[in-house]
Amino acid sequence: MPEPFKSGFVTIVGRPNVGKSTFMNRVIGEKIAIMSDKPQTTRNKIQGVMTDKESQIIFIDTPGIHKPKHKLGDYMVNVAENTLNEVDVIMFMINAEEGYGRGDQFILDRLQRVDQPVFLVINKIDRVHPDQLLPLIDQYREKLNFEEIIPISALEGNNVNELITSLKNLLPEGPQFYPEDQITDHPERFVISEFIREKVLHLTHEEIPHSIAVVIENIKPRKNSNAVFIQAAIIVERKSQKGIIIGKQGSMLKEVGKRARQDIESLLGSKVYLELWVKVQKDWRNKQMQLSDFGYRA
Ligand code: GDP
Ligand code: MG
Ligand code: K
Repeated sequence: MPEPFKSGFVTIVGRPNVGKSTFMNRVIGEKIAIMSDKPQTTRNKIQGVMTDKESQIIFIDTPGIHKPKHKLGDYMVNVAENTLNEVDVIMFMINAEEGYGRGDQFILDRLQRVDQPVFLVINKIDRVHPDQLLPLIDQYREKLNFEEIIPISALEGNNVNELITSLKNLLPEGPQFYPEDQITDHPERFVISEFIREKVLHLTHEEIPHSIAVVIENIKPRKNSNAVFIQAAIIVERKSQKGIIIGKQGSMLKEVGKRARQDIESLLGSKVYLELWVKVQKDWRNKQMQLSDFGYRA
């Protein structure tokens, strides 16, 4: 019998510059989310998805916990705490070179209140003498009951595989939530598709059934600007429906796009370029295989 597939959520918290992004880049590869350095929106964000034969780890960001110097709204603090309570494992990353600091205490105070297992990940061990690690470990051990303490170098890769193995050990049995080639996602994805669907239904009245689907095919920041470029397909079952949605000389689709774009812009807080097209796909609802492509996931 093969081992059951495991999947789950891991969040990496830690002060700025401890190496969180470097770690993500190493485990996810070069294809890592360009989204990850975009200014935070208020909600949790998937930073990357790591999939192999036996597991899938979804790394999510916890806005509100990384920036202790900011004046954080209650809302952001709540978001951070809710996220911490929902993930399977929390990685608390520190910099071996710097040791304990006030920014850490801000995070530790929050970690104290969660039941989830917390790993202390001591990064940048390539920069310190091994003798420096033990006192550091002792110091942190007094502050929280860590599930594991793992020294790594995210830059050079030391111990990173061991860390991943330990994370996997704590993941529950679960489905592969994301397609293998999907390394990043936007939690807003679903909301965006619903905005578009809503405009179609609204503007076409009864002519178009609720069974249409909207697939967000691409979300990416535009180079050298704060704008976001989104490509989405509206999936219908019949050619006649396609005609209605496109409208005379594209007028209907244009109006759908204009209205949806306004909603998406206020959701994301940035300028949006929205490209829409209509695809006919018969019986898509019955094709289980395609479900994940449409964003309906377990
Ligand atoms: P973040 O703010 O936590 O996302 O930190 P970054 O990943 O952006 O890293 C901050 C700086 O630390 C960058 O210059 C990285 O190259 C460097 N860095 C990250 N991990 C390591 C490491 O393991 N060893 C060394 N020497 N430098 C690292
Ligand atoms: Mg970073
Ligand atoms: K999603």
